[in-house]
Amino acid sequence: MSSRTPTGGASNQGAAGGSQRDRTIGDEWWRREVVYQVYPRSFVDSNGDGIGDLDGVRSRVDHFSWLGVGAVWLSPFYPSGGVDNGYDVANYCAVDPVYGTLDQFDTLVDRLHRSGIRVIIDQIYNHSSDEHPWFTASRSSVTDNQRDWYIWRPPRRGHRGGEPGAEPNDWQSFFGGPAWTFDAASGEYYLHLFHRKQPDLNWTNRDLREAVRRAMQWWLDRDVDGLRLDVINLIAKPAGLPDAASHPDLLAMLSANPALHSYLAALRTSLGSRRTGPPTLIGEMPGASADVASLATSTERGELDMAISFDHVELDRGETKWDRVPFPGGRLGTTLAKWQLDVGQTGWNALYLSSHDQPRAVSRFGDDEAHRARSAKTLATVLHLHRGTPVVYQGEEAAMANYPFSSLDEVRDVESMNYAADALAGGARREHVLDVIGAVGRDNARTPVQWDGSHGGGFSHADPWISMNPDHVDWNIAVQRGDGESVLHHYRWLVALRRRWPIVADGTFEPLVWNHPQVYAFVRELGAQRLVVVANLSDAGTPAPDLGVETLDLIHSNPDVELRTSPIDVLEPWESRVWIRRVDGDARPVDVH
Ligand code: TEU
Ligand code: CA
Repeated sequence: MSSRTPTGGASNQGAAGGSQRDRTIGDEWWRREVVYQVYPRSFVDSNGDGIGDLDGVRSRVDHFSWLGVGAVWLSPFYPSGGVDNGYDVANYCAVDPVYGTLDQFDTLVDRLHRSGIRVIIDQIYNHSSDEHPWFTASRSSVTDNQRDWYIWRPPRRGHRGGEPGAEPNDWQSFFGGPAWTFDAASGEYYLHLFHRKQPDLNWTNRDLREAVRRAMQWWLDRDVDGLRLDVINLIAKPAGLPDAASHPDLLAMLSANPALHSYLAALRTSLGSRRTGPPTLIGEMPGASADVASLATSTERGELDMAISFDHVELDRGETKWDRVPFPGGRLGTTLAKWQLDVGQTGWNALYLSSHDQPRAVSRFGDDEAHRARSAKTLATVLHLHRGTPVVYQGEEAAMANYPFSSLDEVRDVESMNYAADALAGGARREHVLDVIGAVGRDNARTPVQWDGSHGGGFSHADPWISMNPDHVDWNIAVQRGDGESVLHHYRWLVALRRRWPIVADGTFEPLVWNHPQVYAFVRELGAQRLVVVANLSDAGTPAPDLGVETLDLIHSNPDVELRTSPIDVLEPWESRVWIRRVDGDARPVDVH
């Protein structure tokens, strides 16, 4: 295995003017780099079975290098029970043959490291698959010594006669229905916050925690640089497992458990890598408050390096994710700003608009018809110039849009399939169900990456496991590589800007407008340097609000207007501008592209 490291060299290139950097925060790589999320199943299929794989990822390392990202996060590639595309792990220390072999994994890691790119892998330890040997043992008998590795409870007494159907509490699963499944052999229920084939692990059990630590360390010993910890805020269940009344209440209750912080602190001190020292830890935290995220990622505690939060991707959510409410104008900016202020100053945010769990950002927050490129660029500008670590989800850099579902046969995701079955059984119209899945279903993110306009889109020569979006003929990475004004080139510019300008990584954050129905604007400051971003996040032109900031050097405008320093009076639909005030002695020229 190569011992070449991605530290120094490529990773820090362009980090100009160390003296300008605010020394009160650390020099960790992730403060000035961008992470790229790969969902291996949908990235590139190297062996023609219609499913993306690890060799496919390796074949596109040049794409990561060209974009300039500092790390790649790989969604699961482990053997799985097959219900949640790998988020139901059946063996924590192996590669699913569908994705390749352990050798191919090592080769990929080595290849990425040689290009100066770090490797972050997904780790799913809130639950395992029910096919994992830990669960097989746990389920085998109430006296098995791994029984307690999962969460078993007898039926609730005095409730519907204490028979099956009398779940131990009222918790509902993320994927619909009760979070408990009855096991007839032992007469007990087991807990699963997700699918019934994803039983929750019992973190109060010391042996379980030690087994988890060992499995994580096993990957770190293979030179992995960081771990993305799936739903990590849900691992600590409150004593007595009290009723929750609602889904948000349940998430808040689980996240607020102080035991979470002791588990994380213990992990932090016990994990290490021979090569890079402490691994980068990214915690996914759906439903966690800003207080919890801030605590876990604060420099003092350092339990996690950054938190993935959810408020901004739930703005269109009603009681459940399928009851959609109209997207409230202006709320996107305000919500992002809130997390900048509440978490970003003392802790650290992962910044994202899309992931494998969310509909495509340009379709949801932007305008994928009249202003597709422009809105994709403006959304990226706003996100990337925040304080935190931007995460680009595969295909986002080429403005990939939602899939035009025309039949339920095209749906692959268990969450959407469960919803469709329930909704249809409850009398919902098929068109409505398709509409809702088309707007918020997770499959939108999982259609194959659109590399080029050919029949298979550059993803595979075989029929893909999920349909390719027909718009790949016009919207693809190859076309955009050849167009300096494309969304793709804009992402590359944003990545470079973060590396070159310490203010992007280290500057403070202050919103310049609050609750404006269309315009979002903010200022970053570092010493005498200042960066201002103003964006119209809507389809309609608007008079520019008075930002109360002095004239600066305009370094970017979308769409291109003559570069000038005078104040703006009108913002066109989805227009955004970026200014930097340079201070004497700034070594670098202001480059626009
Ligand atoms: O996601 C957790 C999570 O919050 C999602 O289930 C989210 O609520 C849902 O996708 C919204 O529609 C993580 C993984 O990212 C996801 O892919 C897994 O399905 C889930 O955990 C279970 O492991
Ligand atoms: Ca394949």
